[in-house]
Parts: sequence; C-alpha cells; structure tokens
Amino acid sequence: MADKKALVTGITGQDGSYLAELLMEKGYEVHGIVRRVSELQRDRIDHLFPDHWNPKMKIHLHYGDLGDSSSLLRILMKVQPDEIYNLAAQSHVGISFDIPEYTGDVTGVGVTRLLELVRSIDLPARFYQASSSELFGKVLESPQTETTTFYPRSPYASAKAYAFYLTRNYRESYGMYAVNGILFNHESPRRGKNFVTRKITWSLASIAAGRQKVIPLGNMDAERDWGFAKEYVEGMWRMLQQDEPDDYLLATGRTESVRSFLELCLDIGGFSYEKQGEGLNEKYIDTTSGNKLVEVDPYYYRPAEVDTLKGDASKARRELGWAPKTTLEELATIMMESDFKHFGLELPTKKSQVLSSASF
Ligand code: NAP
Ligand code: G4F
Repeated sequence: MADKKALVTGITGQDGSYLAELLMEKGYEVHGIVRRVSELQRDRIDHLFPDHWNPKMKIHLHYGDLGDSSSLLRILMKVQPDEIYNLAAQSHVGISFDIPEYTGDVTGVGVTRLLELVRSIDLPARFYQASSSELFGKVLESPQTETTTFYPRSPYASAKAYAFYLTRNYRESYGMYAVNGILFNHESPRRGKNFVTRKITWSLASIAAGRQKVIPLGNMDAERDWGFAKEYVEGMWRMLQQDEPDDYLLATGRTESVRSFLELCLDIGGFSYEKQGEGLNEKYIDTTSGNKLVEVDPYYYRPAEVDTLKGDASKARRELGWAPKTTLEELATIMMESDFKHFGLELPTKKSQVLSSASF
C-alpha cells in the first residue's frame, strides 16, 4: 500500500516542524506549504531534508499562501493528501491588535478557502484545524473543557472562533472528517522569540552572554497552562485517526503566571535576583552585579487581556489516550539549556543533564 500523504500548512512554524518530524517517523509522505519570504529562514525544518535525514523519508515543499486560493487549489490537486493539518496562521495575539484585518483574512477566512476547496474538488481528506485556548478568553468557567463557552478577547481569537465554527459547520453540513484541536499554550526551543516563554529564555541566555542588558515585559500577572509542543503534535495526529470526527482540547491542567515562569528560569539560569516594586515599577535586580534584569514596559500590554487559562484534557486522555508528560520545570530547563547553548554557555546547575541528550 502507498504511504499516506499529509499536507501541513505552517510547516515552517514551531508546531509544523514537530508535526512534520512525527509524520515522517510514521512513514507519511509529507507536503508542506511555505510562503515566499525575502530571506529563506527554514531553520526549524532544514534537518528534515534527505541530505541531513534518513534518505527514505519523504518531504516536499510547495509555495502557497492561505490568502491565495489559486495556489491552495493547485497544491491540493497535485498532492491529493489523505490528511490536512491547517497550522498556518498569523498566530501572535498581541500583534493581531495591530493587523486585525490581515489576521482575520489569514487566520479566519484562510480556513474557509481550504475547506471550500476540499469540498469543491471532492477530496476525501481528513482535516485538522489548529484551534486555540485563546477562544476561552475572559473565561466563563475553570478549568475549561470542550463545552466551555467561548469569550474571545482579541482579533486573533475572534478569527480563530470563526475558523472553529466553520470547521464544525463543514463537518455537520457536508459530512467531512474535519476536527478542531483546542490547544492550550505549548512551547519549546523552537518557539518564536516574541512569545513570552521564549522571549524570557532567549533573553536570559543573551544577558548571561553579555549581549543584552534588560528584558522588557508586559503583563506578568497573566496565567497560562503551558505544555511542551513536541507532545501536542502527537495529539493532533491522534485526532485524525479516530472512527468518528470530534473536537478535542489538549492541556496540562497546571496554570502558572508569567512572573512564576520568569522566576523559574532565573533559578535555572543560576541568577541571584531580587524583585522590587509593583505594577509599572516592578523590576528584577541581579543582586551580584546590581544590574536591572527585568523591567515592565507597557508597550507589551494588550488592549484586552486573557488573564488566566487552565485546561481539562480529560476527553483527550480518555478517547485519544493522550496525556502530557513534560513538567513546566523540565520544559523551562529544555528551553534554557538550548538558548544557553546557542550563546556557547552551559547552565550553571546540572538539573538538565538527563534531558540534554535528547534532540529538541
Ligand atoms: P507559528 O510558529 O507562528 O507558525 C505559524 C506558521 O504559519 C508559520 O509556518 C508561518 O509561516 C505560517 N503562515 C503565517 N501566515 C501564513 C500565510 N498567510 N500563508 C501560509 N502560511 C502562513 O505558530 P505555532 O506556534 O506553530 O502554531 C501553529 C498553529 O497553532 C497556529 O495556527 C496557531 O495559531 C495555533 N495555536 C498555537 C498554539 C501555541 O501555543 N503554539 C496554541 C493554540 C493554537 P512563516 O514561517 O513564513 O512565518
Ligand atoms: O506568549 P504569549 O504571546 O502567548 P498567548 O498570547 O497566550 O498566545 C499564544 O498561545 C495561544 C494559546 O492560548 C495561541 F493560540 C497563540 O497562537 C499563541 O501561540 O503571551 C502569553 C502571556 C500574555 O498574557 C501576554 O500579555 O504573556 C503576557 N506577556 C507579558 N509580557 C507577554 C509579554 N507576551 C509577549 N508575547 N511578550 C511580552 O513581553
């Protein structure tokens, strides 16, 4: 039997790169959609190509854009995928307030383009939509489950809400195997450097290397349910292997504040520090050098904030057999170690030795 074919939009992103690895390990022929950019930067997937990877594995890239139906049609017709993972999006919540129309077009209407093309050409492909815990926004209950009512708080979340309902609507209207994975925040050494966890780990490594002085942060009271991205892509795949299509939530069930994550990383990095002040005057001082390590910069405040998120992934655990394994302490150590390594440094504490042999 021929290998299954998967089409991954957003393959150059954090999740796309881990998912492509997973699918290749499972023997899939993987096709990814990439955008035209002025400078090729495909660091997250460079290692997947045959010269650097097992030559039996298959991966192909196609130029396209979620804003461009004709490119999507051409790719769908050519690839004829068995499974489609729609991970492409303008995925930054804060930036969505600056570019709301573009975010709506790509993150929201982009899903219509894909689903309507799949339907129009009668492609019998299973479809995964990357939905988000941002849908819960100003949360109406805690922990959040698949039945919690949405309360989006940003142009990004509003676009994702549209995409969520459209995916469900195509499943119910046309009998398509189209599912939503409502994923809570998941991080890794491949996380973009303008998301808060990676901003913290990268900046602390940069400070330790003498290349940066201060980390400016926004709302440190915000609380998130952070998991490890590599484990979450396994959940995506499992959602497309069920007898019947359904929507699932993936989360750890543990919530911590941005401030707690920062202090965890300061500890892992071996910094001696003291927190001073409150609100806009809050700062962290390096007690060895006297230098300021962290300050509040209101530039990073959002017009509307998602204060707290905490997911209950019981349904995924029960029906998909999916459960997170990596603790937040392990995740922070993996990320800190990777960023310290980038600057030619080692973590001062040796907590990370067991984790360091694996490839992330
Ligand atoms: P990411 O690192 O920001 O990756 C986004 C991907 O989408 C990149 O490959 C990007 O390409 C691509 N993309 C952006 N605009 C596009 C367009 N117009 N046409 C085609 N491709 C486009 O995001 P991620 O963290 O991997 O997240 C993957 C998906 O899950 C996103 O839809 C995100 O909203 C959703 N999600 C993420 C989380 C999380 O915690 N990570 C949680 C819930 C849901 P370039 O490389 O060219 O920029
Ligand atoms: O790391 P963040 O930018 O992630 P956010 O907004 O939770 O969104 C991420 O997770 C969603 C899942 O819930 C995804 F759907 C979405 O695509 C994305 O991957 O911000 C986390 C929190 C926010 O409350 C933010 O206000 O950290 C706060 N924060 C404080 N200082 C900061 C900063 N966020 C960023 N990006 N940069 C800061 O300096």
